[in-house]
Amino acid sequence: MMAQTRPGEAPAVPGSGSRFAIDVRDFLTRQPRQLPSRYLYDELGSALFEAICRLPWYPLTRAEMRLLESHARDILHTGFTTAIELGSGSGAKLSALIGAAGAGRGRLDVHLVDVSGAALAQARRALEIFENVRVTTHETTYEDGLEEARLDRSLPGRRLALFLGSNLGNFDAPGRDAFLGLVRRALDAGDGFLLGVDLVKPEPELLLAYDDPLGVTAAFNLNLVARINRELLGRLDLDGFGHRAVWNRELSRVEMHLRSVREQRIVIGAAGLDFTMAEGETIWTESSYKYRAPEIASMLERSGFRIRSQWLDGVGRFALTLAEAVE
Ligand code: AVJ
Repeated sequence: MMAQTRPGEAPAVPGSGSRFAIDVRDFLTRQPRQLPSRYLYDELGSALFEAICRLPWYPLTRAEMRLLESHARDILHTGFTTAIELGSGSGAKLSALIGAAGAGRGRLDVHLVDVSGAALAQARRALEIFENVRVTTHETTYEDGLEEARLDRSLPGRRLALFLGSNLGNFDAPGRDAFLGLVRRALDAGDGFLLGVDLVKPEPELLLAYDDPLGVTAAFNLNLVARINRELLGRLDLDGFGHRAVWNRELSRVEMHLRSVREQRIVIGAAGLDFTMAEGETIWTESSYKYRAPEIASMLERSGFRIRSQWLDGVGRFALTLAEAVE
């Protein structure tokens, strides 16, 4: 269809009305300049993240897999009939859990919530191979997905919400507490919550995990610049940016930044942006907060949960915590 332009109205720039365009305009003009980390995950970004999970320098995924496999029976043989995974990605974590629980598990109604349709399709295929598992996908936000899953309840019994992969690490403290409150309100007393979170470890290990020698994490970060060029009529020079990972000890977070290697003009047509970045100026693209195990327990308790079990992986320094919603 041809775009209609009324007299006196400028023709719309393709892509300019999208949420991405609006957020790029808003966040890139803040001080410090930043971009929301969720935009790292377009199709290419998601594939690069899957590659990161296989890197020897990024221990999180393997550590969590070991914990899920070792404790699958303790988790799934306690009578949950519904599992709701927020940010399920490729479905690898939940399928490892279900696979390792083996026989003796009852019927399971699985709800997958993710903003990526491609990831949901992949997760559905990974989970549908299990017997007595019904899969429902929700291509939406955590909040709406929790609500849809609550309304579409097919089996009586306790529900288990899952938030794995240290995705909690992307939230700052207020965002984290708001998220935990949201999960708690979507559950009934007695329902479960399984949370996988990465732990504080020595700085050199943290920096290697977020600035790997193969440059995959750098590509993951720089893909955001490439995505702006692809989707928002950006004219940015990929060579004009370098990947930086910083451990912010005071705030207990690893930050990813895109650092301008020289003074350069930034033009993004669909975001209506045209400004100059100084040499060394950065765009903050992600925070990954790291926790200590007791902090995980206390923040869950403050949000209306009681700790049932907490399992730690000593090699990868990762925590898997099973909590129960209290009255
Ligand atoms: C998917 C948000 C948990 O913060 O470790 C990996 C994303 N960023 N390498 C993380 C990520 C850089 C990852 N999370």
